[in-house]
Amino acid sequence: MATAIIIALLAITHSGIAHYTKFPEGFTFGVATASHQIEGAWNVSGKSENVWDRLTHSRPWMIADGTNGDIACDSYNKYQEDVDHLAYLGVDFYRFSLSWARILPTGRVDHVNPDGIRYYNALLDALAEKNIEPLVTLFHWDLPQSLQDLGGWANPKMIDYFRDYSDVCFREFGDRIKSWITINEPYEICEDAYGDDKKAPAIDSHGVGNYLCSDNLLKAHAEVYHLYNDTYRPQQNGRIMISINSIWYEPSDPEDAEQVALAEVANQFKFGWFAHPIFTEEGGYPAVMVENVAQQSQAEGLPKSRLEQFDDYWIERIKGTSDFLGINHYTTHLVTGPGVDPIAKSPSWLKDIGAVTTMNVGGDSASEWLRVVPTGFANLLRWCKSSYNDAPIYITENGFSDRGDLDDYGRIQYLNDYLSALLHVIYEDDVKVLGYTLWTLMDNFEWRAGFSERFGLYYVDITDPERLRTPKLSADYYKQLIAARELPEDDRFKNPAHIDRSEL
Ligand code: PNW
Repeated sequence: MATAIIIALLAITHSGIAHYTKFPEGFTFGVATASHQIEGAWNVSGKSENVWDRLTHSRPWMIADGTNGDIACDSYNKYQEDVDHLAYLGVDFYRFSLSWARILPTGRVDHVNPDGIRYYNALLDALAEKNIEPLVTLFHWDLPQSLQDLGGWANPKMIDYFRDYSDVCFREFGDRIKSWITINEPYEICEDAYGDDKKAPAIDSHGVGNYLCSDNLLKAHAEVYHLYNDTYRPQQNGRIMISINSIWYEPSDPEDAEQVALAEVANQFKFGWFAHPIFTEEGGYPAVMVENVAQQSQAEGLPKSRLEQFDDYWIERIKGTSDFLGINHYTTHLVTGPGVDPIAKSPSWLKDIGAVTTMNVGGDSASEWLRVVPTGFANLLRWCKSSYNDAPIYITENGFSDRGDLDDYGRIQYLNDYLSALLHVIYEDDVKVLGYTLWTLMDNFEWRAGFSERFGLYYVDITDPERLRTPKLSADYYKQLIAARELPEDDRFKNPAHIDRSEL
């Protein structure tokens, strides 16, 4: 470590803070996408309807620009071109997800769609050809509608359905896929899709459906981990993890002890909700979450808590079921004080926290929720190290949205700031971060924001039937960074308009 530190310590900024630019030996870089956001081909070659097809077709007004995933980036047809762009960037790995409804059109294993299997085999072969390792998410939000019709993640049968689907994927693709992610961002699924209407299927069962979802989802994740671990790992020798997202919460006044305590509560409710059962020795939901929801439920006159605790069998069964801690991180919000957040529904997860939050910190992006706060990223990583027993970490998503600028200095500055923060905690705090995944390869269907918020390294022209992909300046920034394993110090990436690099 000592030599690494000397090599890494390339500059001291005038603030006197060490500025690291070089990534450690063995650190890996990738980019991410997700099936529904890029593939298109929503109803061809045997694929069935998923919850996002249903939402966008039946309630198009819920999508900011009225777009949908029917064609998206047309990656079902243009995957070879995607792989060529990945090779241009020089990434070590490509994170993508499998479409459940393309592989199992009924959602269950009564029929495996040969065209679905063929598509992913072709993509895997194209990646192998370019020496790009696949990192594959089994579930990135596109649940077959047939399973939603049975209640989706609110139905305990999902534990079996998810295990059976994963079994097919391990069997068909596990000879080539050595890195798996079970579920992408359980919070967004349970809170935004079942506890609210921000994501499909938009059930909006606030304070109830969200907790039914987490109960089933954590059990389903654990069963898939055990299936892989017991049955497939011995021959396939891969690794499997879950990706948990954080909005990181900080006190708006760091000197205010009450706010500091409440920010911790908010982080336990957000990140701890899914990380605590898996990554702590104690297991189960965070104590403060159990307490708060029980208290609120009592005040509402309910005979028992809306959040059911796991029994001993499940506490043990869920604990330790992830080889790495996968973190998706974009931004930091503030906690301003105790009380009921003005935007909280009743009952709800947000009301259960008992804190008022606000999002107005840092520089702007095209997404209302995303402000540029690199110090928050560093603080989150330090907190994960101490809360989760120094678990080895992969950053499975991080990125920035704009409206589609080709000279995307905002994205370059964001990446440079966040990666500097990452290097800082790797060297100064010894946080074990092994790899970094940038969201995303190309502009794609950004869920309810449609194509109005663009996170890509490549611009995608959605008015062009060919879905032409054009590299933005950030594509060259990332390419140069990966080639050198070092933050680029190149005038091309300095915004001639206003960036003072010494401040980064
Ligand atoms: C992630 N937040 O969603 C998803 O995994 C991607 O599919 C998505 O395109 C990407 O981030 C950009 O939004 C998130 O409010 C949505 O903190 C919202 C938040 C985080 C992640």
